[in-house]
Amino acid sequence: MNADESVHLEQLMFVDDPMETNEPRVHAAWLPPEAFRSLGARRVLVHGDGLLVDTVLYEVSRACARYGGRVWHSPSWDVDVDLVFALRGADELPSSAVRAARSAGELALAEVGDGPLGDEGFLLARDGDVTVVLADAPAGLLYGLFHVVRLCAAAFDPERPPERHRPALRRRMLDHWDNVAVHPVMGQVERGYAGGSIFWRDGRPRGDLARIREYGRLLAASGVNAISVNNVNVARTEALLLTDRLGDVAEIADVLRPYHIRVHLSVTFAAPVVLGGLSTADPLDEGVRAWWAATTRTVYDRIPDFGGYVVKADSEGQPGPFTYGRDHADGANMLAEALAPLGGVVHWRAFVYNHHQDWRDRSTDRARAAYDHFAPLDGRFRTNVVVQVKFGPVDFQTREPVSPVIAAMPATRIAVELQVTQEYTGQQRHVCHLGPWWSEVLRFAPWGPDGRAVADVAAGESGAGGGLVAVANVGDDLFWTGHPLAQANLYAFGRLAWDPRRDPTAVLDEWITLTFPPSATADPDLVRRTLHEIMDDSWRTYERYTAPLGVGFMVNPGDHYGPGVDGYEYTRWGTYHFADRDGVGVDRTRASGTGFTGQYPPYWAQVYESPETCPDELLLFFHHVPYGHVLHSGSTVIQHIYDTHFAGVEEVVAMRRRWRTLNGMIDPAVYERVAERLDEQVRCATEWRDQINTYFHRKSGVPDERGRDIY
Ligand code: GCW
Repeated sequence: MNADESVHLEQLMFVDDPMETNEPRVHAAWLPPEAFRSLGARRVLVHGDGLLVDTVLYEVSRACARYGGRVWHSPSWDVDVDLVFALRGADELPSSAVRAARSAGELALAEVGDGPLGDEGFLLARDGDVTVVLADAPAGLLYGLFHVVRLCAAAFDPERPPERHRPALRRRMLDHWDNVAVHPVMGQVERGYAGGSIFWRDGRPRGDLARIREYGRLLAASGVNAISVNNVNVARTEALLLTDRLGDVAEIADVLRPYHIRVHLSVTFAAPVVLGGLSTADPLDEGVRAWWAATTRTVYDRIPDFGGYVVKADSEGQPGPFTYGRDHADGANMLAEALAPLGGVVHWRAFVYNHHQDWRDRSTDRARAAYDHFAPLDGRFRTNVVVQVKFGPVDFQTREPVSPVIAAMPATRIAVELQVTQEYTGQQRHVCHLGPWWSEVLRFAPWGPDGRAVADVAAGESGAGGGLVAVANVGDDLFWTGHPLAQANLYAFGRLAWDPRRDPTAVLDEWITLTFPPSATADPDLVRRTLHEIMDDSWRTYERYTAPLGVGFMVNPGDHYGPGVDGYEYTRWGTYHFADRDGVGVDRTRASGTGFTGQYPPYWAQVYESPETCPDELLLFFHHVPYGHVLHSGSTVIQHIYDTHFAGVEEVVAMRRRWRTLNGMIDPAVYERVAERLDEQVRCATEWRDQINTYFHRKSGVPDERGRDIY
């Protein structure tokens, strides 16, 4: 690079830029070029070296090329700048701009206090006319860059006090349930509602590395730093990713590395048999351990920053240690032993239950299963095992209590698993903004109101927790997520994983600003207001027109879309509502039910035990009550069912009306896609309302006190 000139885009990596073509192969999600306008008009100095610093340089250069700014990389001469990104440890340069900015940053850091920046944190401060971003490690600069983008002009406000940012959770991970080969029932992406996979197609890599890189960029801008690239249900083709097809995984890792995203792999517990030709996968067998150790070394030879394995074992037909009379600690520890010397972790899922239950058997309770299997193993897992627990005891329902496992394993690293893909929350055909729900879960205090929160458990002591994981929701769809507004869930996941205390409405506001930049929007206030009106409460709206009061499921078996009140009632899956002519709900009390309430620490064990103290929204999860039971809200259960279902549909109709006011204000393709999906949401919500209301009216014989239409 010519020492006398600022950096030019073509001198940097990534010249094949998908966003620069005229015909979008994909819509820009939350980082359209316009989101970089404020940054791109500045004079920017980047100081430091390394892959991630190059990414910062590239991003800034691209923005400056578009909006007239300039960028310098570690100049040794004096330049006038508006913005400095500097690594604290990088060599001191004669450039006075760097020197001044760095010392101002150091002063600000001392002022803000509260410990080191760490390997992903950063400081943002003002030094006279200059905005300074300081970090100890390159990843901090990358996150600092996206922070500046989010702030737009506010990053250059002279009055802005210094801020220090560090992620609350070390691992912020997305699990892709993407199949390499198309599964005969589940398709290319299990529970995928956004077309095919961005990684795989028909048994091979999809081959669009630019798209994967763009994805990494979106994830980095929301704070995600790890992904697993294949389904936790590992079939024959997918198993091969660990060995013969490792190159396909390495290719993805290479593309995501510049955005600070580590790649993990779902593996089958039976790999020593199906890939290694051994006669057993017994975790205590020496040959099996040696096979895993050698195989894992090969993985790291090819992918030195490989994250580790994700395992679904002894669950829904996947192989596991039970076959050999071993337990989950034996299984997880064996993989952990192979990964430990190489710096990897094993994410061992706690989603283990009997999926061949007899509906006549009232003693087995699926909600109990994860705790019954895992709590007794606390203290036995190696330090590089993370036990990955679904946030609720059953399965990603619209409303569930928080899983008692989260509070039951103090000597184990716990990761909490959320579901961004909307399997049970409208399948990206319905607007269902999940930020408020996740926020409730993350703030929930399992030991009682004064105790630590779920997010604290996931963070662990001094950051040693397992972090937050979510099932991803993107695909090769033109809008990434099928429903364009479902992007906001992906964004919210990353931002809440970075800081679980963030107000979800503020996070949504960020997403709106980034996705519909005010400078490119005809009436930004109208757009912002309308999106908040549609999205803020949309999860509660969805809850209103679907299964009532925490009872869950009531979906069509198999695809889990749309109402099927008795769809699972006489199946083997353990998800029942027990409605009869007198009442509805599952008795999970210690006194007369399955005893599940006893899995909670005393505070909640007591609150949930009695219908008098149990929160309304979870009443039917914990209790079987008569239809005339009066809720804390003052309504009876049956009248609540009717009222919420009528209200839910009215709210969806209002959403659609509001959306129509944006016609002509935003990208017509986005407008049309959302409009179509809102039509489907109105149709489907109406179906839910009528089936649920009719079902309970017929069971109970109780009329709606407002005399509305029930069939
Ligand atoms: O919710 C259920 C899904 C399955 C999924 C399973 C799991 C990947 O219906 O499709 O399998 O959870 O979490 O393993």
